[in-house]
Amino acid sequence: MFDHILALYGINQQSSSIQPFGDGLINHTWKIATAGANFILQKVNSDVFKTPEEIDENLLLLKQFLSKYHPDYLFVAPVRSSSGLSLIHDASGYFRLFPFIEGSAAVNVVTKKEEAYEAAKQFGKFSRLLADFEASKLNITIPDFHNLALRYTQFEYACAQAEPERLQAARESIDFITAHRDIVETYKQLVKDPNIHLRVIHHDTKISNILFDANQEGLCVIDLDTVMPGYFISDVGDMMRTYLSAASEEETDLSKVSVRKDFFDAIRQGYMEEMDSVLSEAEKEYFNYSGEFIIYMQAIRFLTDFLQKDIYYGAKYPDHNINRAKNQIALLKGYLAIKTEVNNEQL
Ligand code: GN1
Ligand code: MG
Repeated sequence: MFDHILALYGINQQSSSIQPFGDGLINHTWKIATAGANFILQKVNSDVFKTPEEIDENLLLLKQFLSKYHPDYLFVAPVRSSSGLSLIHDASGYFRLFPFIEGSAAVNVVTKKEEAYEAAKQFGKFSRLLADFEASKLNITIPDFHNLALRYTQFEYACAQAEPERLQAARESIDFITAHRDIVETYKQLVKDPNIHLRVIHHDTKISNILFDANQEGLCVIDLDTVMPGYFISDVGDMMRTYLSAASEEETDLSKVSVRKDFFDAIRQGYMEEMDSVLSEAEKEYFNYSGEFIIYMQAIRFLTDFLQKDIYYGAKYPDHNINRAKNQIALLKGYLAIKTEVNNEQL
């Protein structure tokens, strides 16, 4: 199926093994094992990323900056084809090939707080090393990706357009989201604040986007398609969303969705060890807001998709996206409870 793509890199498909890889919802990823080396092949979802060339430009800019100012940093850039291309576009879509980092391992669910610490440190380090890179030079690969005000408006629109059965099934979740729209108001304040800066932000800091070495230490960050200008709360918030609970967003037994306070402390420690000297005082005040910002937004995104018949995330079974939304709402409830505890600690 990929012989024509792999051939462009001088790889013979017949003598390689190809296996689906990872748990991403948007792009398709495979591990390619050849006699000489291993690679990751990825097909970009161009319904979501409308201009994959712009991702490719971003990766090149970041690679040039990092290799000039931080040459020791492990930046996983695409491999070039025999004719020098880092992105292939043909009738079957857009493809990139990455080197497979030997000896690395990815984790899908955070089971130890050390993993949360290591990952937070890696994402913090990424933004710190790029703190002097002019973020506005990056292309915006998904416009308004983490614009909570717009996500809320899209949710209201989806409610107005939804079919009655879906609306009925989503009623309780819709009421919860509506009752918590103060989270959107806080976001609107934040974006107006001149002391909150646009930085180079990853925007998808789930644990599977970190590679670990054999000693369980963080090696580097991967999945760089959503690296673009943004607010640090996006990265910290998505770590909270995906590291704080022992159960993932797919869990339907909501009694298993709970927030581990010591994992919150691990994220804060790892991230701030890198970013304390970079963030403004005003930004630091929003650290605890990060979790509710992203968990609430992800609940809205799953809920909106359910109301719109799963056009974005797809669904492996009929109630998949409403179940994911309910999971995120349970997580948000847990988060709001520990946030009060954390705020009190800091007084
Ligand atoms: C998507 O493709 P994946 O799994 O890395 C989504 C993220 C969501 C995540 C939820 C481009 O990420 O924003 O948080 O699903 N990425 C895009 O699992 O929409
Ligand atoms: Mg991703």
